[in-house]
Amino acid sequence: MMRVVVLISGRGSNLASLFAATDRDGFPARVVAVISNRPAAQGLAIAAARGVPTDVLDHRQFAERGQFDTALAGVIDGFMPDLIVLAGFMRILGEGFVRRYEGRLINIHPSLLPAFPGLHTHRRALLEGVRIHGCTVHFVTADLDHGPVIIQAAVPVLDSDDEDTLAARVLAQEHVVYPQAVRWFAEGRLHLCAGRIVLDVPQDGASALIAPQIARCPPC
Ligand code: NHR
Ligand code: GAR
Repeated sequence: MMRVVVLISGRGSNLASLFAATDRDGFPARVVAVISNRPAAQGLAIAAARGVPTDVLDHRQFAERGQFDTALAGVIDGFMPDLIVLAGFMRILGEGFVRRYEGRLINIHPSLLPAFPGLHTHRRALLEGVRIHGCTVHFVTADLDHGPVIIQAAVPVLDSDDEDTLAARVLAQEHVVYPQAVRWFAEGRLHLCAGRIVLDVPQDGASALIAPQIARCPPC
């Protein structure tokens, strides 16, 4: 069984989707701890309700980013994880932290990277007028939101969309692709090798999902 530590900052819906996946028979990983940088993160209760250990490391208690990173690494290492999953984790991590966990630290970002790195991705997608948006699971590197891409899901942008409706459509796909990426990693099918993705899954299109609402045909 692969050991997964999940880092969160808020709601925890991606955490919940990961729990739903690991509950299934034969899922080769389990969440051994959930760590938040925000004491009020709702995701902490989701973990606690399942008896999964939680910890809070409030970044505001640290004078410098490097001190927070070092303390965070100490807590993480206590759980001896094989994989660290950023799930709505909102603190930028320094180069030392990222190097320490190279190849076993992944993130989900709410855009089709390399488009819209950073914050407020849905607002920016609407402002730019893109017709396709989505989410990306990637290995974390020191280059913020630019690590090697593992899996993406695309959704249409509708004329009627606002930030909330677009975010919800993307989020539904996040809940599909993130557990898939964790499963591949836990099955030993996914590696980072010399900075590149090695993914041992049949190339039948399964590594790039298109949202079902694109494929659905209106009754005619
Ligand atoms: N760290 C590194 N080194 N590389 C990445 O790719 C990272 C990372 C840490 C977090 C998630 C990322 C996202 O998916 C992530 C990827 C936070 C910010 C940010 O600006 C940007 C990107 C991401 C997460 N955070 C502010 C900061 O000063 C704080 C914002 C807040 O607290 O609301 O750290 O989008
Ligand atoms: C998700 O949409 C995730 O992709 C995004 O925050 C949301 C967290 O939701 N992540 C980032 O923006 C990282 N900077 P959740 O807490 O319900 O999983």
